[in-house]
Amino acid sequence: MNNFWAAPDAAEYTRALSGHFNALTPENQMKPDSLQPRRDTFQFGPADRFVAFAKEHRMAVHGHTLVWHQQNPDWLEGASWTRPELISALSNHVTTIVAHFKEDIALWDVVNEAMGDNGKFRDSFWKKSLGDDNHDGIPDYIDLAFRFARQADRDCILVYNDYGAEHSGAKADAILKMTRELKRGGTPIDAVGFQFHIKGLRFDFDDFRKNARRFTSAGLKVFITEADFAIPPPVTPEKLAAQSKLCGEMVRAARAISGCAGVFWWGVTDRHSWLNMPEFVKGGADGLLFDREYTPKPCYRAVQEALR
Ligand code: 9MR
Repeated sequence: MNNFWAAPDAAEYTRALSGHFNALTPENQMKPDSLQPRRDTFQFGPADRFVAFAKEHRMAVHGHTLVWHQQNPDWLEGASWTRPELISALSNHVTTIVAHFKEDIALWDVVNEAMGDNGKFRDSFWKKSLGDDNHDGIPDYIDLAFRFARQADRDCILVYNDYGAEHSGAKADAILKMTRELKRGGTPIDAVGFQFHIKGLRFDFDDFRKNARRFTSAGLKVFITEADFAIPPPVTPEKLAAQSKLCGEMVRAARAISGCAGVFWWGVTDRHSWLNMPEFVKGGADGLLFDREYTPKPCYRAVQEALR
């Protein structure tokens, strides 16, 4: 959720977040348009507040996200750039932010959602603007972003994060190929994040385990970075039970994969979730561990059991 401390239900939200989780991800406040709304003018206030909250409650912070095709400020996408100027703007964005949070952020999503579902790189502003000058088949901005992030923080875990790559298929294959090649070329990439926005209350965890182990075998850590399991309306006890089974299985799968270093949810309560946004709600909602009244759902207990 965005600045939860200012919400009418701040007290309940705070209690649930600090009482049941040991890590948090700011949902929007570390995205490019939030942190650098004007060129060379960084705005750290709201993001710093998340970090302060996390410190106060001894929670780790997952930074999300340095480079993406969405939520970019107009000064970036609206301007025309020479290649050196744009590389310098990328460097400035990444190094300023990573350095600012150096003591406090354990892992950063350095590049988010660069791959299309068909296994071809998304034709984003970054890909179009910086191309693939070294002809390694990977848009140059990806390697550059990781190198700049590492320059600013030697210890942070640097993540490539995407959705729809949890299961095997063209997208997962292409991301695996990319990460292997990046590593081979010396790009400082440490991990892959599987978002886990799962619709339809079905998921094949055997396939996920096999898929994720291909990444750990390639020397990468893996994370589950944005989990939610949308329920197609109406919510019924049967569907809550099906959701609960999936959540438990996900946590068990994560624990069974050596090299899986963490699980993050994309929110706390079904009251505040991106799944409620009108453009997404048709795929279902109510994907989180606490319901709209902050009551722990059956899936909460399933996760608790899977963690024993
Ligand atoms: O939850 C985020 C929502 O509030 C924003 O409006 C949206 C903008 O595209 O981004 C949502 O978060 C996304 C995340 O940054 C990347 N993975 C998919 C998430 C859900 O759309």
